[in-house]
Amino acid sequence: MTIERTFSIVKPNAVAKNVIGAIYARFESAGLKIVAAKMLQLTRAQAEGFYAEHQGKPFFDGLVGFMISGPVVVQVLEGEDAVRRNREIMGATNPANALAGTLRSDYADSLTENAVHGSDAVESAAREIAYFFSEDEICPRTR
Ligand code: RTP
Ligand code: MG
Repeated sequence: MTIERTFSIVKPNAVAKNVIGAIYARFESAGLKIVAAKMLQLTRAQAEGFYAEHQGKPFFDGLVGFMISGPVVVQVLEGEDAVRRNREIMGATNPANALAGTLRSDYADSLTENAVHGSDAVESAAREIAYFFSEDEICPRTR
Protein backbone atom coordinates (compact mmCIF):
# COMPACT_ATOMS: atom_id res chain seq x y z
CA MET A 1 0.00 0.00 0.00
CA THR A 2 1.36 3.40 -0.91
CA ILE A 3 1.27 6.57 1.13
CA GLU A 4 -1.03 9.14 -0.49
CA ARG A 5 -2.04 12.71 0.14
CA THR A 6 -5.58 13.96 -0.13
CA PHE A 7 -7.16 17.38 0.17
CA SER A 8 -9.96 18.09 2.64
CA ILE A 9 -12.19 21.04 3.56
CA VAL A 10 -14.18 21.56 6.74
CA LYS A 11 -17.08 23.46 5.14
CA PRO A 12 -18.73 26.60 6.61
CA ASN A 13 -21.64 24.79 8.27
CA ALA A 14 -19.26 22.52 10.20
CA VAL A 15 -17.06 25.46 11.25
CA ALA A 16 -20.23 27.24 12.46
CA LYS A 17 -21.18 24.15 14.52
CA ASN A 18 -17.82 24.20 16.33
CA VAL A 19 -16.87 20.71 15.19
CA ILE A 20 -13.48 21.40 13.58
CA GLY A 21 -11.76 19.49 16.38
CA ALA A 22 -14.25 16.62 16.28
CA ILE A 23 -13.63 16.25 12.55
CA TYR A 24 -9.85 16.39 12.97
CA ALA A 25 -10.14 13.70 15.66
CA ARG A 26 -11.85 11.40 13.14
CA PHE A 27 -9.03 11.89 10.65
CA GLU A 28 -6.39 11.21 13.28
CA SER A 29 -8.23 8.17 14.72
CA ALA A 30 -8.30 6.70 11.23
CA GLY A 31 -4.54 7.05 10.92
CA LEU A 32 -4.56 10.05 8.60
CA LYS A 33 -1.92 12.65 9.48
CA ILE A 34 -2.60 16.36 9.04
CA VAL A 35 0.46 17.66 7.15
CA ALA A 36 -0.90 21.15 6.27
CA ALA A 37 -3.81 23.23 7.56
CA LYS A 38 -5.25 26.75 7.52
CA MET A 39 -8.49 28.67 8.01
CA LEU A 40 -9.70 30.82 5.12
CA GLN A 41 -12.60 33.00 4.09
CA LEU A 42 -12.90 32.01 0.43
CA THR A 43 -13.58 34.68 -2.16
CA ARG A 44 -16.26 34.00 -4.76
CA ALA A 45 -13.54 33.68 -7.42
CA GLN A 46 -11.61 31.16 -5.30
CA ALA A 47 -14.73 29.05 -4.69
CA GLU A 48 -15.77 29.17 -8.35
CA GLY A 49 -12.28 28.15 -9.43
CA PHE A 50 -12.16 25.29 -6.96
CA TYR A 51 -15.52 23.92 -8.17
CA ALA A 52 -14.89 24.70 -11.87
CA GLU A 53 -15.82 21.10 -12.82
CA HIS A 54 -19.37 21.79 -11.60
CA GLN A 55 -19.79 25.10 -13.47
CA GLY A 56 -23.14 25.16 -15.32
CA LYS A 57 -24.78 22.54 -13.07
CA PRO A 58 -28.02 23.57 -11.37
CA PHE A 59 -26.49 23.41 -7.89
CA PHE A 60 -23.36 25.47 -8.76
CA ASP A 61 -24.51 28.92 -7.60
CA GLY A 62 -25.95 27.55 -4.36
CA LEU A 63 -22.76 25.59 -3.70
CA VAL A 64 -20.53 28.63 -4.27
CA GLY A 65 -22.81 30.84 -2.14
CA PHE A 66 -22.62 28.31 0.68
CA MET A 67 -18.84 27.91 0.44
CA ILE A 68 -18.33 31.67 0.88
CA SER A 69 -20.95 32.04 3.63
CA GLY A 70 -18.30 31.77 6.35
CA PRO A 71 -14.77 30.54 6.99
CA VAL A 72 -13.57 27.10 5.98
CA VAL A 73 -10.61 25.05 7.20
CA VAL A 74 -8.51 23.42 4.50
CA GLN A 75 -6.08 20.59 5.17
CA VAL A 76 -3.84 18.03 3.53
CA LEU A 77 -4.19 14.51 4.92
CA GLU A 78 -1.45 11.94 4.46
CA GLY A 79 -1.54 8.19 4.97
CA GLU A 80 -2.03 4.77 3.43
CA ASP A 81 -4.80 4.86 0.86
CA ALA A 82 -5.62 8.39 2.06
CA VAL A 83 -8.00 9.36 -0.76
CA ARG A 84 -10.30 6.36 -0.32
CA ARG A 85 -9.96 6.27 3.45
CA ASN A 86 -11.00 9.92 3.74
CA ARG A 87 -14.01 9.36 1.44
CA GLU A 88 -15.00 6.47 3.72
CA ILE A 89 -14.79 8.64 6.84
CA MET A 90 -16.83 11.36 5.09
CA GLY A 91 -19.69 9.15 3.91
CA ALA A 92 -21.97 9.67 0.91
CA THR A 93 -22.33 13.13 -0.67
CA ASN A 94 -26.02 13.18 0.22
CA PRO A 95 -26.24 12.83 4.01
CA ALA A 96 -29.50 10.92 3.59
CA ASN A 97 -27.36 8.13 2.13
CA ALA A 98 -24.39 8.47 4.47
CA LEU A 99 -23.69 5.50 6.76
CA ALA A 100 -24.04 6.00 10.51
CA GLY A 101 -20.82 7.15 12.10
CA THR A 102 -19.58 9.02 9.04
CA LEU A 103 -18.85 12.75 9.14
CA ARG A 104 -21.72 13.61 6.82
CA SER A 105 -24.16 11.45 8.77
CA ASP A 106 -23.16 13.29 11.93
CA TYR A 107 -22.52 16.86 10.76
CA ALA A 108 -24.22 17.55 7.40
CA ASP A 109 -27.28 19.79 7.31
CA SER A 110 -28.27 19.09 3.69
CA LEU A 111 -26.91 17.86 0.37
CA THR A 112 -25.27 21.26 -0.18
CA GLU A 113 -24.23 21.88 3.42
CA ASN A 114 -22.62 18.48 3.81
CA ALA A 115 -19.87 19.42 6.28
CA VAL A 116 -16.74 18.25 4.46
CA HIS A 117 -15.06 17.99 1.09
CA GLY A 118 -12.56 15.31 0.14
CA SER A 119 -10.70 14.71 -3.11
CA ASP A 120 -12.13 11.88 -5.22
CA ALA A 121 -8.84 10.63 -6.76
CA VAL A 122 -5.07 10.98 -6.40
CA GLU A 123 -4.98 13.24 -9.49
CA SER A 124 -7.69 15.63 -8.23
CA ALA A 125 -6.01 15.62 -4.81
CA ALA A 126 -2.75 16.90 -6.32
CA ARG A 127 -4.59 19.65 -8.19
CA GLU A 128 -6.68 20.66 -5.16
CA ILE A 129 -3.67 20.67 -2.80
CA ALA A 130 -1.78 22.94 -5.22
CA TYR A 131 -4.84 25.22 -5.45
CA PHE A 132 -4.62 26.06 -1.74
CA PHE A 133 -1.09 25.25 -0.55
CA SER A 134 2.41 26.05 -1.69
CA GLU A 135 4.96 23.26 -1.26
CA ASP A 136 6.59 25.06 1.70
CA GLU A 137 3.27 25.08 3.60
CA ILE A 138 3.19 21.26 3.64
CA CYS A 139 5.08 19.63 6.51
CA PRO A 140 5.85 15.95 5.83
CA ARG A 141 5.92 13.85 8.99
CA THR A 142 9.13 12.09 9.79
CA ARG A 143 7.68 10.50 12.94
P1 RTP B 1 -17.04 17.06 -2.42
O1 RTP B 1 -16.49 17.31 -3.80
O2 RTP B 1 -17.55 18.32 -1.73
O3 RTP B 1 -16.16 16.26 -1.55
O4 RTP B 1 -18.32 16.18 -2.56
P2 RTP B 1 -18.56 14.97 -3.53
O5 RTP B 1 -17.34 14.64 -4.34
O6 RTP B 1 -19.12 13.90 -2.67
O7 RTP B 1 -19.67 15.59 -4.44
P3 RTP B 1 -19.56 16.35 -5.84
O8 RTP B 1 -20.39 15.62 -6.81
O9 RTP B 1 -18.13 16.64 -6.18
O10 RTP B 1 -20.30 17.72 -5.51
C1 RTP B 1 -19.61 18.76 -4.88
C2 RTP B 1 -20.49 19.36 -3.81
O11 RTP B 1 -21.58 20.02 -4.41
C3 RTP B 1 -22.73 19.93 -3.57
N1 RTP B 1 -23.80 19.27 -4.33
N2 RTP B 1 -25.01 19.70 -4.33
N3 RTP B 1 -27.80 20.01 -4.76
C4 RTP B 1 -27.13 19.07 -5.42
O12 RTP B 1 -27.65 18.37 -6.25
C5 RTP B 1 -25.72 18.91 -5.13
N4 RTP B 1 -24.91 17.97 -5.63
C6 RTP B 1 -23.69 18.21 -5.12
C7 RTP B 1 -22.32 19.14 -2.34
O13 RTP B 1 -21.91 20.07 -1.35
C8 RTP B 1 -21.12 18.35 -2.84
O14 RTP B 1 -20.28 18.01 -1.77
MG1 MG C 1 -16.28 16.05 -5.50
